[in-house]
Amino acid sequence: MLKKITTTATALLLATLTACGSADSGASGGAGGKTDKITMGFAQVGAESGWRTANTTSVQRSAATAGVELKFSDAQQKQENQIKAIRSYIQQKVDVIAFSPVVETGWDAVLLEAKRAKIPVILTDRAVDSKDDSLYETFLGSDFVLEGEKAGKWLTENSQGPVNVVELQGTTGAAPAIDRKKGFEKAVAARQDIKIVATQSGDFTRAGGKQVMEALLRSTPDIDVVYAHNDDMGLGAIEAIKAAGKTPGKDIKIITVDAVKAGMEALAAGEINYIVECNPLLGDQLMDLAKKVLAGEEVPKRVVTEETTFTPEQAKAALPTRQY
Ligand code: GZL
Repeated sequence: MLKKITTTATALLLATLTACGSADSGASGGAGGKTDKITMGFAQVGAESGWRTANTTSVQRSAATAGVELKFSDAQQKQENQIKAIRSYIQQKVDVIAFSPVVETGWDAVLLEAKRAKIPVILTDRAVDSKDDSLYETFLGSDFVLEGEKAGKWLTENSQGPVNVVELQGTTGAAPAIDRKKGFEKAVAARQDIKIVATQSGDFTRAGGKQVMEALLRSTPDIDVVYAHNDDMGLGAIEAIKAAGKTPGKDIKIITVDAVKAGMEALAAGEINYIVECNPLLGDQLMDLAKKVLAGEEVPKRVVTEETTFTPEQAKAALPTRQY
């Protein structure tokens, strides 16, 4: 029994929740909603990065704490595997489905199957580009355009004169890759002397970032800055830059997104110059939203997680207590 979400303008709230996940408030059943044990089917993207591993751990731990039975699948970054997993959850008649769409497009058919089966869907981390927002109850995740803007703003404030940027994009077609690029370009647009001289996908992996950076170092002269859509690709770029006899963080400055432990350690060591945080600890908020949806309570259509940025000094201070 699900209360249809009203999609009035007021329902489109950007609820800003604490960055590291609040203690699970575990909403109990509301009027006429489901109040016994919840079964959730979660279709994860894969295990491509430190961020993804932290996100998976958060979802699994929060499910255990919230008393939610979790069915979990790893799609190895393949959309067809995520679709298969969602179909399997529908056949198993889970109470709720949550997933992080590996790419933005191609979800309407399977989400319509979930809707017809009366199984609510919660988008976590990444969005879909569907025109029909009745296909999901809410989208919990970061504002990736803002993350890109923060990266670009730092560069405009910390560079003078001509700057040649190479961009290591995330997975082609993924919301964070599309939007981090959009935000960065918007932020640097006013500086005519900041140019993105090369841009290529490293698929959010360390190996991908290294491989692309090796090729760019051979093909692109005078690289001043690397803008990597996640820490893992930035760490791969560091390996390539060192192998080319240059000093990362000095000869070539590096800006990344995520702020996972390995990235923060490179930042503290001065091999990365700036990191924009992307919070993977979505588990508590996800379980809370699932309970509210199943209890028939209204939830915002969009829940944006709070995040910050780090300089090397800030990374040194944060590392001792960092959760991931
Ligand atoms: C962002 C998330 C991205 C991370 C990458 O919310 O989808 O996917 O930035 C991860 O590290 O692979």
